[in-house]
Amino acid sequence: NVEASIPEELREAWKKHSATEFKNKDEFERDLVRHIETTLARSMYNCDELAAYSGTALAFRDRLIIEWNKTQQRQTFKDQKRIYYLSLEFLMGRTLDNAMLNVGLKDAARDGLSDLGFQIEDVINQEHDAALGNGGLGRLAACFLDSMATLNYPAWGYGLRYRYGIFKQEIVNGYQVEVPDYWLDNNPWEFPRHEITVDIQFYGNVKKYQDESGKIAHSWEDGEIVQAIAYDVPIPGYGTKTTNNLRLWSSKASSGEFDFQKFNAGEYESAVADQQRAETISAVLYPNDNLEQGKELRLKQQYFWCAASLFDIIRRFKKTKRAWGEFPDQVAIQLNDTHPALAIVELQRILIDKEGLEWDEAWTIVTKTFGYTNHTVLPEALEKWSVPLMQNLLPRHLQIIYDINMFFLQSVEKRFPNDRDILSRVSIIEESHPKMVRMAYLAIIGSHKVNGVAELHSDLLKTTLFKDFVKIYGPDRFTNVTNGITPRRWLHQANPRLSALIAEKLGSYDFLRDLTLLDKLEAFVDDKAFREEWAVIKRENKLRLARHIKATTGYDVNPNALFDVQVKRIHEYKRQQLNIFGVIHRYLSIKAMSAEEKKKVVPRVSIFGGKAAPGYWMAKTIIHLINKVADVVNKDPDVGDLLKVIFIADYNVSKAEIICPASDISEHISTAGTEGSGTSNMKFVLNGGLIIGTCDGANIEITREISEQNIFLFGNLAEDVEELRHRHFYGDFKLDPHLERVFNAIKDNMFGDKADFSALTSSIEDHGDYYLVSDDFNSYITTHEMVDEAFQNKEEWLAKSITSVARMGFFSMDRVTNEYADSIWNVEPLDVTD
Ligand code: T68
Repeated sequence: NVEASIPEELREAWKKHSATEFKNKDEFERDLVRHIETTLARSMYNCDELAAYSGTALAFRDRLIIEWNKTQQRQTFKDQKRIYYLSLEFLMGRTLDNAMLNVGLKDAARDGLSDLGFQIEDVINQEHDAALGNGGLGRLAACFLDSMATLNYPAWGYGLRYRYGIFKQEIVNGYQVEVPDYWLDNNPWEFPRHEITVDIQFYGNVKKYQDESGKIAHSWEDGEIVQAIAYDVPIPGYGTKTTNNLRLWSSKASSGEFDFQKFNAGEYESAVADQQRAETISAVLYPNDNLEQGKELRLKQQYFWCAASLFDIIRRFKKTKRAWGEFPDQVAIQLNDTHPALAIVELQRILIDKEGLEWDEAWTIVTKTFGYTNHTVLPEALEKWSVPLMQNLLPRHLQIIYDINMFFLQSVEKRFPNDRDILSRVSIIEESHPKMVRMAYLAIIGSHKVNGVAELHSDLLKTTLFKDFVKIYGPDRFTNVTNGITPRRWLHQANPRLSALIAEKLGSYDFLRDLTLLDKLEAFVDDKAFREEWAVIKRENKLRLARHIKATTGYDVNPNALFDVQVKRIHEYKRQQLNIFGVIHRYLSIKAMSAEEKKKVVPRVSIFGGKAAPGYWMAKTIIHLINKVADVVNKDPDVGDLLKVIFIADYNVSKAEIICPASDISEHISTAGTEGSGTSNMKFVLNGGLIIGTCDGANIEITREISEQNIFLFGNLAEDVEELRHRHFYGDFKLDPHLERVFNAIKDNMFGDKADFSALTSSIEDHGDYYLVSDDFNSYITTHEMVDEAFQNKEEWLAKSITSVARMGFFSMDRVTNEYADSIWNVEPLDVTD
């Protein structure tokens, strides 16, 4: 009993003065003013919106931290198995609005701020996004945190505290320009834990020796030490006391004294250089999505973070004084892609080199502990590290990888004695020059479950990429958990009016904790008044986006037009080029119309947003083309309101919260078989937008749930892609005639110098059209004609919109979290009723 260890009179004094949470508007105002006056040293005379934001954030942070402390105590007391979610990316977005809603005191804050002369929306808009991620993978991690806290799972996230998140995107003369995102100044949501540090080793060499019992042992010596410092971010659940922790590691030179000695010895510069080199490790997020570059600093980041996190997890486990064999009963570690796959090797190293366990005993513990989530089948995204690089940076780890591989290959050889080829196919080491470590294979071999993120994707993993491993381990090692999204942020926070309307119809906000309750909405599909309210909300959301577009681009867009949105990272496989070619096709068609014909055109606004990786030339070319088309189309008097093209710069989480509720149709049009799941498709449908998409990723399950009547599908199927590519390769390729017309316009310099876009057109015409843009073009534009047609029937469209929302319950992140908990982690939620 921890309480009994404190003498009663002390306990009384502590309890008497223990921090209390504000519970209403007055108490909020008290805390807010106190923070503004004392923490921020401002007053009513010089409190601007930024200070009001900081004060509000600090007041809510106090609340979170009180609950965070209690949650940690409760979790330590109850001593259940915990989940550790290892992700190099957490794309959190803003925190204040989410915290207010999860804690349930947004109305108190609104009124309190208003009493003091502030509008809550303006205050919320002061916050800088926490953008420690690239796209879907990072956002999925953030949705996990929200859901695990909401469902009362004892769970920690572990990541890196990058000084620079994903770059900010500016558009200059139609080109993407990257600006650093320094986001840490005045971030009220993190708590530095200077007392929680871990020394992390790099380089050096391995010594073999005999231990006392005469056994051969290894020690990793010399090398360089960098210090990891913990920063904690509280993660409140929605409508529950649980406040979990996200721990982010920051790097620092190892010891002040060492620097001090150098400094005294007159080596000031080199002391500073050491420090800077150490701090570089957590300095910047790599800005590639679905691409691996094999840079040494990235490998350093990965090991630094894995080693610090494991040290921390083990430290916590050791406090329970349990035997090592119980480790997997206390600890479930989920690997978000292969980025943390070194954690497998690090745990094995600690168990055999430091804790003296036998190899087999250690390996059993390791494989029971880890689960691995794969997010992509794209070959260029699969991580491989060069053996010489790893040899230099992590010599002991490389040895262990070779041992893991040897034992694994021996077992494979025993089972398949007549299949010599299988050994080289499944070896962790690729026999290339230089040799490479295949991280996905390491992750499969070192964990007990591997999952894909949507049905088609998980099937493709089993039948293509990981086929041999299915043969070796059997099909049960591989599973599917289709992605989801948190309805708290992506419905309630992003679309408060729609959320309120749904709550009014269903009688409560319970659907935010059990999204399947949305199915009750179907009863109201034919309710005229309800439909009307639904339409009004969509219109207001479109007006909100139109204001944003006006303020950021200067363009006026007609809110009655069909808003057609594609926002996501720019990537050839996601096919923004297909979309912009479709827009050009529409533009050419309008230009060729008579005045009479134009009257029948359904006005459209084509909205794009997304960042290109700084080194991804083709993606940057696509952005350039979109902006050039916008310049021409938006100024053309022949077109007027019938077509507008908008590129929203610097697409991020907080912009997504404005954009998703405002779409009529959104585009999820990847080449079939290439998109792991997609999650923005879910966000758009949950907000009453319809989608046009290929049979890819989670589009397929969305169709299954909402029915084919409510989605616009087009294009070739995944099963036909290989064959088509093969044919193209052997010269069997004919450019679609509509696409040819589009290319001709580009080549006539209609959108500026054709040379600027020749790489793009020729990747299709001359280089095999790997992403099947031409093959899908006709089906794409015909499907868009069906979209126009459907949009004109307002009542039908509304019925589709409402029905789809009603059927989206499956895509709640809470369903996802429970599936992982049951089928991968074997973890129970914690009882928080006492
Ligand atoms: C995405 N992956 C998938 N990767 O593309 C998407 N990659 O289909 C899926 O819905 C989502 O993951 C969630 O499962 C990514 O976002 C990356 O961002 C990434 C980052 C670094 C290296 C490789």
